[in-house]
Amino acid sequence: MPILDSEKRKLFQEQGFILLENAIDSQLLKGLQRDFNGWVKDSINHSKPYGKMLDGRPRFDLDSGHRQERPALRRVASPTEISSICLSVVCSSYATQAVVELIGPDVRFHHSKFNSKMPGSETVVKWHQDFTFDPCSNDDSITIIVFVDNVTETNGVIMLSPGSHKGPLYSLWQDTVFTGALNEDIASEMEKTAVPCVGKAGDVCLMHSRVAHASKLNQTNQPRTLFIYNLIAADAIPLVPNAVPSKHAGMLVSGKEPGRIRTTSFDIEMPEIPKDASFFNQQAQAK
Ligand SMILES: O=C(O)CCC(=O)C(=O)O
Repeated sequence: MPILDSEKRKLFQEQGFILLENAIDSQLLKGLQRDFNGWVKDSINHSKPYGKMLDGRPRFDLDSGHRQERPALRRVASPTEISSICLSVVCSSYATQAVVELIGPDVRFHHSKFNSKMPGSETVVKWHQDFTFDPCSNDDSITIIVFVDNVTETNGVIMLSPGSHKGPLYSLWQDTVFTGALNEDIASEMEKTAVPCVGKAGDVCLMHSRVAHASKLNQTNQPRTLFIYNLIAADAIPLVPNAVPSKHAGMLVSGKEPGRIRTTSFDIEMPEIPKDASFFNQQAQAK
């Protein structure tokens, strides 16, 4: 029995994203919440980004103002390497099955992360498309946004630009600086038609990686935590080094090795791998 009916498929093709309610079962959801809360507790013992990803950059990133009374863990990179629950979500959730229905049958894992905006966090995410950070030979690439907390219009919601996956791939450079953000004029155009990606814990948004999106400030005293992972068609060959490297990168989550390379035609600038724990500092350089 397919997870996606024809209406949901059509909506995904048209607007580039869909919300799947209750796509993470309650045991997996509790596990994600437990693991993340454990990392928040540990973060209290640190005053700067810590831990190690595969390439030596810090795995755990802290927002400015992080302190014991108000921990502000904002990023955990490649959590599938340290959480069996995250690996289970990637390998066997309904969300992954739905992605296989859209770009399968042969699908592989590209990267994963937790992004959190704790109460008092100062993080906003500027407009960007994920595909230009992680270009592959073809654009059958979907970002899976798992709501670990309820996401409301005021606790740091992601805003999505419907239909933008059918439009251009925009530059993430301003002058000679890789800012990881679209320029202000394009961003203000996107704002005009953007829709908020709200839902409850356990819901999932499937977003085509070309969809332009941004996210707002958390204005509440509730955390907003997302587990985000990226799946690509198995014949989409990554064109640049992985900005969130993982020992699981390239793992098949469905189907078999196609032994083929498929291409989509595009012409973009090379992205830059962040020097720090995550792309938030790159975006801070945008005008
Ligand atoms: O966590 C957020 O608010 C946005 C995340 C995002 O857009 C990204 O990581 O590409």
